[in-house]
Amino acid sequence: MRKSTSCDSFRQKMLDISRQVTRSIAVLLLAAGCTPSEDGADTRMPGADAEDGGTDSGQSRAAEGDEDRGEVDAGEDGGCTPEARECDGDVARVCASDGSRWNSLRCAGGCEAGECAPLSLETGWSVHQFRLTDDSIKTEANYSFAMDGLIATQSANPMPSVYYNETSLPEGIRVSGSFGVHATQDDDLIGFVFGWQDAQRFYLFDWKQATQDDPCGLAEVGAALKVVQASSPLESCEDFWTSAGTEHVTTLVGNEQNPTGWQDHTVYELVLEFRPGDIHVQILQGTEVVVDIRSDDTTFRSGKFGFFNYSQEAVRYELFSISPI
Ligand SMILES: [Ca+2]
Ligand SMILES: [Ca+2]
Repeated sequence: MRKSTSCDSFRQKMLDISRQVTRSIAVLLLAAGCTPSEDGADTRMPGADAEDGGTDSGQSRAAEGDEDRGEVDAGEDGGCTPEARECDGDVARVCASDGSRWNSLRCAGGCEAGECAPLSLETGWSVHQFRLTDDSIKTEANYSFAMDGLIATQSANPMPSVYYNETSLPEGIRVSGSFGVHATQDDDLIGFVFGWQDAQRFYLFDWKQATQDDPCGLAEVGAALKVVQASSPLESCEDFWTSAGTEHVTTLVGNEQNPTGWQDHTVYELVLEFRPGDIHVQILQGTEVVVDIRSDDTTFRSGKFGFFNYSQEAVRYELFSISPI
């Protein structure tokens, strides 16, 4: 049923307010110290599995064999009000900009005002460790959790690793959440993956605090967007370290366009919008945009989302949500 323009405008305002309230409550909870104590935090130490040169440690046994649970069949014809949002139980639905169809996603953390609420970073995620043959770092990534899984901290100084949500996502997602390095120690690579097909095919956004030239190549300060496509497991540090890319890794948007490094003890906000051939990554510090990357690359139309880390300890992730757009 179509609604009048004034109703749409009012509805949008109410949705915006609702989103702000949801987020404010979570922030207030944090500020009030409503966080499990340190020894109450759950810690995962991924097990070894050299099958594909890396490790995939499923953290949600219940989710095994049910990888498509997040994706919902659009299945409804007949049109809708462009940009309209609604919840159908725990399914968030948004009407496409041309009003032709709904884009839907089952929200692991529940649906509120047509948006997916922050999801648990503890349940329904897996870690993939890239076991390199030419790097001295043999430490695995180590994630621990607080506030019922809404906060995750990667504490190790690890080999390249991806910590990804197992939900299959539709074409057209927005991911938002806060993150930062809460230490002065080190200046290495943090970031995100999306369009994740498997450990040889994905988009990689990475961000370095300071330039470093070493035997693995030149890693330049700043943020970059890359697409990884390899016919065999990634086993060389060069693939993850070299800003210029390798035969397996193509740099789509280089560090020179976003040369600002991340700062210690600073909370950043990720806003990623990923549609087929339309990628937009923004990192904000407060209201200031410190990284802005766009690409019309079409290699992957959709895929899973995750955190990336190469040799950077004390990275904290808070209140991440993935919604359809
Ligand atoms: Ca530092
Ligand atoms: Ca390091």
